[in-house]
Amino acid sequence: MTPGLLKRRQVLVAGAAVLAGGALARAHDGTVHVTIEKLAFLPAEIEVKAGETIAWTNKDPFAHTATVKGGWEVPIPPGKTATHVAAAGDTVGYYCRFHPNMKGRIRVVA
Ligand SMILES: [Cu+2]
Repeated sequence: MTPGLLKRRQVLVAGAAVLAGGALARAHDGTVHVTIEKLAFLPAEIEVKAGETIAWTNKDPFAHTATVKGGWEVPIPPGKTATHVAAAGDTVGYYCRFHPNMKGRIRVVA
């Protein structure tokens, strides 16, 4: 195997590790990150532990919210990040007040 091929293989393995981490949507710093882009929460479904922070980063040029019907609401201005600390009872579906087709789900795990 030539050095060039070896290097390419290492890059592919590193990329796969990043993808696996993203699919789990878990962070090591107590914060789970959700990106909002083109009218979608990415990832749409996340798992958090109670007490961890959920951080939404809005990459769209207009405002969004993370709204739980009958519960809390986090306004997320364009270009900004807004947070919510997950409580034990926060296994919920949420949506955007301005774009009700935008839907996300939070699962609080032990
Ligand atoms: Cu929205």
